[in-house]
Amino acid sequence: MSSTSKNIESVLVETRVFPPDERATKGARISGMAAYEALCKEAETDFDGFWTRLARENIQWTKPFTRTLDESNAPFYQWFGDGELNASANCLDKHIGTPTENKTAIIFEADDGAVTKITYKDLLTRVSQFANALKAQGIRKGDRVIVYMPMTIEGVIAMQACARIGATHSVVFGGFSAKALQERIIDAGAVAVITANYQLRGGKELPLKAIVDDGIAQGGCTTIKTVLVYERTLTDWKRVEGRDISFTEALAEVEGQGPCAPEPVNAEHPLFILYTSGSTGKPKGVQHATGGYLLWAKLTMDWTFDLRPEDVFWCTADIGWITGHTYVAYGPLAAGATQVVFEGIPTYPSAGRFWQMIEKHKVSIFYTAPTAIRSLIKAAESDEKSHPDRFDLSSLRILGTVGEPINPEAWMWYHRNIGRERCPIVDTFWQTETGGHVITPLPGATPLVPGSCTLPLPGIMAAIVDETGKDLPNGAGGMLVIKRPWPSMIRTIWNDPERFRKSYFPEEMGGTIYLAGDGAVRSADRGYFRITGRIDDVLNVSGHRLGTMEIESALVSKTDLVAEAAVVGRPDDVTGEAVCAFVVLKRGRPTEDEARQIAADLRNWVAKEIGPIAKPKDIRFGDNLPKTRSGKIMRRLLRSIAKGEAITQDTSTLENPAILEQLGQAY
Ligand code: 6R9
Repeated sequence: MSSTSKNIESVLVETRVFPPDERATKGARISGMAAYEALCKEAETDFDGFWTRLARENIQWTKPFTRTLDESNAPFYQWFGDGELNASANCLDKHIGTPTENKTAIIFEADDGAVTKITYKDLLTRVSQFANALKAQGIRKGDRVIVYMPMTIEGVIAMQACARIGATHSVVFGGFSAKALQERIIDAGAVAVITANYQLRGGKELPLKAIVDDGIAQGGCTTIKTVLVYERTLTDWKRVEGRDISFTEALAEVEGQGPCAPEPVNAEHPLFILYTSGSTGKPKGVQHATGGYLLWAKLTMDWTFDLRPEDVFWCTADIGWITGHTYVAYGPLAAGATQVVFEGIPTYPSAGRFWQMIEKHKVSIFYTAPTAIRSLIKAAESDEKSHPDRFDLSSLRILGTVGEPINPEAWMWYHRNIGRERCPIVDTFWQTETGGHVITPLPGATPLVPGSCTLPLPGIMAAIVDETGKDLPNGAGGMLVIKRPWPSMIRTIWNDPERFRKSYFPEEMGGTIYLAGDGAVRSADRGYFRITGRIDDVLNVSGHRLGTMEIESALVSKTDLVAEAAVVGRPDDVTGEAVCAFVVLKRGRPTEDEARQIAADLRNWVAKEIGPIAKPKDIRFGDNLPKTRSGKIMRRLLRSIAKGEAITQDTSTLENPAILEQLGQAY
């Protein structure tokens, strides 16, 4: 809760409004603002009844719940606490015996363009077999399992199979390092890792299994008993006897076994833990509960994407992020959608890949990140062949964005060039902690304003407040909070309930109101929300959350070289924010040539410690960091330097003003 002021500076006024036309409103699940307002009203007048109704209508309970919300131990809220269900049964078994059973669940497009399709019925069979295989390896309900997989049908199967037996998965993004993997294995106390020998991205074969070996070899992973290896490619991988087993072998062991019955779990049973960055150096294991999470995953598919039976849905997020959990692994399946799963990257073999895939698979709902849009705008400008004009995008009906604020220029480009001015854009604001969308337009109801995520979903009591929790009027920038609990909210931080309480439910606000960690402002006319960015030490680079402290600790852990480091963000045209590091070397300030080499070494080091996404874009070296006389690093000053701004801050308190000059040069 440091500097809200930095977020209030950039209040732009956007006057363009795009109301939904008849195509969007006709037959929509929530059609017109009156329908939206009626749902909001229902939630306000009978909060308990509203959620009870939705949970009964949208989830198949093996044991019905009798208590909806339990606030007795706030902020450790419980939802549907005496009910039982299985998440995988709600995504797969539920469709058996309905017309959905023979519908394509997943259209998988591999990196090289090869396409595989799988129906709901076949997906259930494969999940069931793999669930049997997990059990045969001794994995039980309540165990934690790390999933370190490429974007494949098998990645989704791994998650669903864990859910089926009641094991709690923790997916680690395939771009994270051995060190990051090791930390997560230890923190989660995982008994197994599900991985692949290699992953294919952009025509390259990249190791996964070898990184798992590396991570485990770094020590402390004593709980791991099994590593299951999906052989994505024919390339050999090194086996650790007694610990490693391939998918083929594991499945052969359970051949002939009947289907694996879904294990009923309590609604509050942890479905998954997903690590995300916070204000300290240590990532937080965000824990989600089965019942509430699944309800919201299903419901937001229906509400935000207005999902219809004939839709082809494509969320481009990796399963390693929350968006890939809710809108690839769970939501689309719970809603019975046909979805595209893509293994590769948007720029291979050309920057027209997304548009070509939309044309090929007749995608009707497309959901991606602003950073992808911005990079494809650039590509379209320089390479005519990858311009969206070249492709038939007439199947598109609804567009979405997620992960970071979308600048109005990128929004307009998306609207014109991809949506051809026909498709509503849902700018969905949410977080790992919220489990699913919380503030977003509804395609058949909400008039759109570029750059605004508009209004909270029914039942989400979002507000903008000051440091004490007092409501602020429209037009005033402040902190985004959600005043009442909602079913898909974070339940705790794994192993650290105190941190959960401190990070999200500040005492100054009464201890029960959820603090999102973002600054926001509501428009004077419509009360629309616009997110102005994080108010804590978290950066958003290409829609990925990175803690500045995490990168700082990675830098200073290069103890032979680095004495001190500070990391801040600066705006970047494509990635939204870029990482800028200020480094003091033990040996003193380097020469130009040395600086270039050391900067390259430090980037590689950070990639090794955290992952390539955390590599600093700019590195600046000084004899010291700008500090106040009391020794505090002047981060606001660093932000100005990083942006290349003229220094307007008072630097009279600086201990050593000469270093400002040194820090002027970025490598
Ligand atoms: C889903 C996801 C969460 C942070 C969040 C905020 C930013 C996400 C946004 C957005 C503006 C949007 N964010 N969606 N900012 N407009 N539509 O991205 O989760 O990785 O946990 O990041 O992303 O800053 O606090 P996560």
